[in-house]
Amino acid sequence: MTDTRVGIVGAGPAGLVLSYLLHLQGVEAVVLEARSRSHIEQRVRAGVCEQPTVELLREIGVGARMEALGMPHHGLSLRFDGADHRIDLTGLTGRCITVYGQQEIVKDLIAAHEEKGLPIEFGVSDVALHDVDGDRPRVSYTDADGHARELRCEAIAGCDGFHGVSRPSIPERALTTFERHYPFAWLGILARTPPSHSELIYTHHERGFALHSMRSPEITRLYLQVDPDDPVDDWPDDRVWSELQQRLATGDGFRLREGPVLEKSIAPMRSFVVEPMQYGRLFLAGDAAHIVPPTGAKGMNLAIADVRHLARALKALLRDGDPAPAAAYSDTCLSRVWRAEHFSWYMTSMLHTDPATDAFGRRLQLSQLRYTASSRSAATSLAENYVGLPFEGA
Ligand code: FAS
Ligand code: PHB
Repeated sequence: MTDTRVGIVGAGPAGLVLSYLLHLQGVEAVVLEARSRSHIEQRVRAGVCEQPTVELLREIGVGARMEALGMPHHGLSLRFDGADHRIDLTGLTGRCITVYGQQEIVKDLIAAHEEKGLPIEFGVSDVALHDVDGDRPRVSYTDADGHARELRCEAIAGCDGFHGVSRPSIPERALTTFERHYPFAWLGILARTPPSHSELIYTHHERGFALHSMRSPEITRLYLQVDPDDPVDDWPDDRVWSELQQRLATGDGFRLREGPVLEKSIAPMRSFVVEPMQYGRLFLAGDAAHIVPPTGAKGMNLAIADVRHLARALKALLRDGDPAPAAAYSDTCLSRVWRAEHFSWYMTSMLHTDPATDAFGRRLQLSQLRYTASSRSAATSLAENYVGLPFEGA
């Protein structure tokens, strides 16, 4: 039996940022992670960091490598009708995004934990939560060596993603779920070839959506809208490139650079929110509580926004004896969560080609795209949501 103040399940962006913020606020915590260190440091996920996320990582002292390797982007392109329509993010908002892979942020945070001697247990299994509705909840688990262990805490943070054990540990009657499924998925590839454009390109095409993104001056990240039932084996590299070339083609001879495919995966598209995001002394954060389709590049940024609130709430509860911020944790997070849910749904609906949409619906979609590309106020609305609205509660 180990005693700690906060037991954190999951070492994704939510769990690691929370653990580090709690450390900076003098609240002891232990992170339990099912996968190995090398697995989570190589797992390709998010690529876009909002400005508030970048500022927070810089503020807590884990931003050095991001400063060196991250790529600030001051605009993005909406590509439709075979032409580019640039959204001037910085011109419209004074702010920008930074392209820096999620796995790099995870690497930086794990290195910072190691440097400070902060506990992360990798390779655990059989994680189960107990007495979460009391003030001494426990986490039982099997450690990487096969020994049965238990953490006795004062609070548990469920940062274990959509498929974790934390959310299912809350009685269903105590939760309300809001869900939307989309009739398409994203096939993503990582390719060893320089990006074909200096900024992200979100493409609407009758054959389906496509996204040109990147990870570095040598590595391109690309996504294709595919049928959700497609097995990845149905998409050999040459078919992927041929489809990308067709969808990203423009009238001005744009050519997508091709190269060896390093990683290929298909991710389902869904919107999901559970309310409330807490039960007793169990607090959910990130994908454990909400999922957004990646079209708005919000998932990782929302996870980090959640734990910024949670760290403050737990410090107030456990160090200052003030239960109010913890009691308001869920409501505090949900306003930003629903804003991001709406923005991600809006981007997904505007840019993807839904097989069920009729001719009238396609005209509406094109009108939305043309309006967003030509109206300063519509472009500003997209830009301010994309770069990240300021964190609530300074
Ligand atoms: P995570 O899923 O990252 O981490 C949860 C951790 O918990 C994992 O390490 C898991 O191994 C561990 N875990 C699970 N069950 C456990 C158990 N029982 N015991 C112990 N540990 C357990 N978001 C963006 O902001 N920008 C993007 O560009 C973007 N692109 C994306 C592209 C794709 C293809 C996908 C799938 C997602 C994308 N996202 C993007 C969203 C994504 O980044 C998530 O929102 C983000 O990983 C959420 O972070 P966490 O909540 O920490 O969950
Ligand atoms: C990515 O680079 O992985 C990426 C970028 C923008 C998105 C989603 C994913 O909207």
